[in-house]
Amino acid sequence: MTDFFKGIPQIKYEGAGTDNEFAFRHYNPDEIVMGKSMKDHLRFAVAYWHSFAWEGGDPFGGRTFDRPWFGSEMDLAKLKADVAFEMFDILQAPFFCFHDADVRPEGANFAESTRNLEEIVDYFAGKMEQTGTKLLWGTANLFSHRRFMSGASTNPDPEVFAYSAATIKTCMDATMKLGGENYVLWGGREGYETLLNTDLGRERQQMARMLQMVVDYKYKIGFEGTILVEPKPQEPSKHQYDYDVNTVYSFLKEYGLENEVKMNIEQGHAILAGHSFEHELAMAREFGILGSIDMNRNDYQSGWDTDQFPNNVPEVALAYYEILRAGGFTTGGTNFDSKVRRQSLDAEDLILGHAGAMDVCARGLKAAAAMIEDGKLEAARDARYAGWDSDFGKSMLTSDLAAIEAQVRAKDINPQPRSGRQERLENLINRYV
Ligand code: XLS
Ligand code: NI
Ligand code: NI
Repeated sequence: MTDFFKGIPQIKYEGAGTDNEFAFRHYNPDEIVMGKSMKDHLRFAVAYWHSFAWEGGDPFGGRTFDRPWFGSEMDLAKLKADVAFEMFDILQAPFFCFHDADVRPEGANFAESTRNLEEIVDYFAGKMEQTGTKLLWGTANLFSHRRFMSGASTNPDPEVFAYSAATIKTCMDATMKLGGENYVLWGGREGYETLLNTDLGRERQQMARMLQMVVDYKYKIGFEGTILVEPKPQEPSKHQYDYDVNTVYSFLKEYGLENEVKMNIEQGHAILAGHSFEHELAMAREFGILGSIDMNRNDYQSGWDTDQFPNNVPEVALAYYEILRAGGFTTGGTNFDSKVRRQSLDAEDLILGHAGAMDVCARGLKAAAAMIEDGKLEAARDARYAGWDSDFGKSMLTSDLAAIEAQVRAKDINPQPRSGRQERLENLINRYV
């Protein structure tokens, strides 16, 4: 045991009436919702980078946190792992997620970085065995080091492509070894700063080639998890190719990968793309590529990916509504890609940030389940489209323009507008949240 979280108890469900800050009010892991425990619905994961690697910097100032594991020695990486696994236990979080760069010191060269990663992966394996914590997904950080400043797979220099491919391989190996349920690709530098120096055509082909190699390697090593792409429109690059769910789906279709790759959808990224979270989830549900979510929230005024913990129940309810409509998670889950604010210095802040967010998600899930079970929203939606189930409606999708014109004339069709009933539906949603 480290003493980082000294005095902080394991967070347990005590119900909405409790006065204890260090308790769940709504997240009751074993409570059954629509035939499944909340734990199995939500599949919470802690993001290693935000809680243990991020130092509290912003564009105007550096480190505000003072963690005993900051530094680049292997011993400190192990101390960081000790603290991380203590936090997973305090939170009863069943999963975690990590990038290579979050968990191991950067070596002098590729071989040394990989040796460091392998040593930590072995250390993780022991801890996972002891605690039962599982890996939701692993990924490669191909955006922080300066070598990636002009892209990873989309770099104008093929040596960076090679370094990136080799790094992805080692991270897929690590994910496989730890029984990870998914492997994520987020392309923060896969885009451009200026079109003036960018060959869009080449870069997109390079990116497709990398993704194809990832899929091929998955089969080669027998990785049974899901390959996930995480869309984001911009930040850190001015423009990123994986702009949003629809853009990524078109890209997958273009290269014949739409049945191999699913989506990891993040609330803050949806907002940056000018969408709502539920829009992105609904799109992915329609395409059959909803894989997993990165749960957080953006500051709606700042225009940055601020990665705050979620605290808006109605918004979260609509997100889980789409997830439940898609049949719920299979290999995916709810990863808190969220960080405490840079003034939130204390160990307690890390715990309470997550615990509160888990409660918000639990409330959202329960509201979404009630909406589904009640069926009123879907009944209203079905009623709105009922005309399409009639013989006439069906014939519209099989006729041609001339035949339709003849029908419109023969029946003197003269459509009358009907209310979309938005306010009534918004009132309906407010009954559940
Ligand atoms: C950054 C992304 C990143 C991915 C993993 O905005 O959300 O954290 O989830 O590389
Ligand atoms: Ni993310
Ligand atoms: Ni993000």
